[in-house]
Amino acid sequence: MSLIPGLLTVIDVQNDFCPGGALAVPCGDCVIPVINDLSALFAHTALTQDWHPQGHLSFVSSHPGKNLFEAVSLSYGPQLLWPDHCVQGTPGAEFHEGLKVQHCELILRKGFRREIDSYSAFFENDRKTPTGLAGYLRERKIDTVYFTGLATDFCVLYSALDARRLGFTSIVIEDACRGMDFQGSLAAAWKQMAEGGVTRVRSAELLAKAGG
Ligand code: VGL
Ligand code: ZN
Repeated sequence: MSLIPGLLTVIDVQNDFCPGGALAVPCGDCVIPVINDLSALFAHTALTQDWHPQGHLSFVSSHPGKNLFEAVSLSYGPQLLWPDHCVQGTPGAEFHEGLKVQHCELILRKGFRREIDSYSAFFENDRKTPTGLAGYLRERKIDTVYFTGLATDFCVLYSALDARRLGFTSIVIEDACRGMDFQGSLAAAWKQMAEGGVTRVRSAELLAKAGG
């Protein structure tokens, strides 16, 4: 069995995005067995971790009088307001205990600056400040990135589109992701990804290819 070249990237499979967490994605933990199985097939694997300081400006609690899921205007443009989540050093920010990603080579933390959110694994929400992931991939000569994790319509979406824009081959494994789906945001995300040149596959296709 030959390993699939490329980086399997597991986006934000943390307690706060799983059932019972502060910003739970419906069936968020359903991705875990799929990701665990997939990880064995890949040459390289990485995790991202949403990692906010207390008082982060994406938290509704930092904007008295504003409502949850409302957009406010920050220095870099509109920002949706979330419940406090993935606060550095809290149990909610930890990876789900069921996540067993084999031979993980990199844990990339994002959203650690109080003033800027970061949905994408490549750029913060000002769309300019790099996280370093593009440089990491280029230096290691990895040109294909596979995405899994949470949430399809936020962090997976932004990451997959940025990967493509930066010139990487960008592939989303659809049954290894789950979305929040606010007002049609999940269907809109798949449409944007298709238009942006992101490929969509199912885990079974990869498992069959690797096994056969
Ligand atoms: C995410 C909203 C806020 C995500 C992170 O991982 O999709 N969404 N922070
Ligand atoms: Zn966040």
